[in-house]
Amino acid sequence: MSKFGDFKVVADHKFEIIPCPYEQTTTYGQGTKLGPAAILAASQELEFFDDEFGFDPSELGIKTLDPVNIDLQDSSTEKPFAALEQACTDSYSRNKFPIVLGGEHSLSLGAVKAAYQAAEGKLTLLHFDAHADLRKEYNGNPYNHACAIYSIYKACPKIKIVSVGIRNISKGECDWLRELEKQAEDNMIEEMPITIFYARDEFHKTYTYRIANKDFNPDIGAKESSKRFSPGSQHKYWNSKDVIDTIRNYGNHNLYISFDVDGLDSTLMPSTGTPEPGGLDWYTPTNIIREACQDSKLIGADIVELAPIQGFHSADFLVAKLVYKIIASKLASIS
Ligand SMILES: [Mn+2]
Repeated sequence: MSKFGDFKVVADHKFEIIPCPYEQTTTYGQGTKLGPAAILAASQELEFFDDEFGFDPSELGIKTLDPVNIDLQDSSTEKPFAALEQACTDSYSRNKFPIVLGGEHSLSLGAVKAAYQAAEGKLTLLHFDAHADLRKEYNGNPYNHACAIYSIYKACPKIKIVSVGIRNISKGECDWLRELEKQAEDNMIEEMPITIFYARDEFHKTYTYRIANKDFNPDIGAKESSKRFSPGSQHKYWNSKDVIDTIRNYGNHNLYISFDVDGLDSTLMPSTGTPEPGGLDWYTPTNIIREACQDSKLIGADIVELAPIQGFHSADFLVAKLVYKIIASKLASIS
């Protein structure tokens, strides 16, 4: 397996790329175990200079570590994720910034646990995905990739979660979100720990419809409480700023990004196991990431669920560029 980017080696590198080709519980399309290699191959074609930030993000050093190969056994326990957790913990102890390349989404549990510990519990998870991933179990397995975010919530009790791009959620997940909302309302819990930004409620997707229906008023805007069926959401319409405000209001200094590539629209990202129409474009998540880095201290990221289609390069390149954009956004916040 090659390294991320054809960059010069820097003595005291800042970023560590950790390939983790774990795939055990995918249910529909498969091939996420080939994701890291495809991302690394595509990264060779990256332009070093970032057109948006006006600098070369590779200058502070990007080192690719040896892949974390997880034993393909005990996939219904936390065991498979311990090796990745250790790799990320080691990265933090060296004062580095780990970026994990998956692999299926369940591996985020190991990476986020390490980040949560490094952040001493003051961590917000910025989660891009088509799926809420809040199932308590799937096919009898609580560590299935459809349960990724719920397993993180359980393992990291003080974490706050901001999910963006959601357009596939089960009744059970909705019922649980409503239950949490009720608990927050009744002061049984301090606040609603999970906020969902549904893809369909993104401002530019609802704009034409709302104009036609005359109930659209940009001045009332995003904070108007939703009458639609949107558990976990306070937003009738939203834009990037609402996501940034939500992260800020949670008040945790540290931020971690878990990016399931199926959060992007399936036309842009067909190379994934469970593609969904109606997803995010390129600019929504990259704008959110850039702005979020200005407010919070981004400490790590994972990019998961790329299942490369042989000969179809654009999706692989997109993910390589996304990784590089996260690095650039982080650097822009500290330099
Ligand atoms: Mn997903």
